[in-house]
Amino acid sequence: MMKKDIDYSVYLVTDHRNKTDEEFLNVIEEAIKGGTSIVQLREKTASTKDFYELAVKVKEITSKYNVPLLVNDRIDIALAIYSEGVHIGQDDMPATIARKIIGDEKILGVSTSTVEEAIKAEAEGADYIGSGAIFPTSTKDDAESVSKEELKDIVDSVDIPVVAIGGISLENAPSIKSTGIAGFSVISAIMNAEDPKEASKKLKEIYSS
Ligand code: TZP
Ligand code: MG
Repeated sequence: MMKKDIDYSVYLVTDHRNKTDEEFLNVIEEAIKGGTSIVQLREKTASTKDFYELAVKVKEITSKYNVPLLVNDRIDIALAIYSEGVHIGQDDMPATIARKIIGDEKILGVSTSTVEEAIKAEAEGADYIGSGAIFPTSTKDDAESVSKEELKDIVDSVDIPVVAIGGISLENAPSIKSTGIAGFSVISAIMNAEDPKEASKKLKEIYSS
């Protein structure tokens, strides 16, 4: 898959909490069947061994459906499982160094919550930007907040795709489409959905409408 062809429209960030491995992997597969176009494996508390073993299993699923897999923070695990890329935040490895380590072929995503950070991330080699939290969220307790106006300014200040994250639901997703984002990045809207396949399908429809 060429980097420029990546579909960011329904971007699932995973959360393992309250799920067995089997349930967790099943949600990811159902989400992809419904239209999730890219997956980021995000494990904040797992040991390196558990993170690695889970990542191998997630990679099997994403590869089967030809969906790119990104690993949050852990460049070593991304390299170990041959994932398509990594996603880093402002407190992680500097983007320039992350780019050096992963090379030019892999996708590098960077979380930014201001125009300044976004411009810097692009200059340092990011392929896309994640910005939020655009809505209140209880999933990440230290999340910055980004208004709809700030999100639009970020989109307008860079040439790379920007995905919005934070509290995005089927109800509020339509209201941020006009910012020019490349996709909806969600945890709960899919991970905690009654039917993750249907939730993905609806988010895809909202994005394409
Ligand atoms: N970064 C900013 S907000 C957030 C992350 C990882 C959490 C998004 O989770 P949810 O459940 O979609 O609000
Ligand atoms: Mg991080």
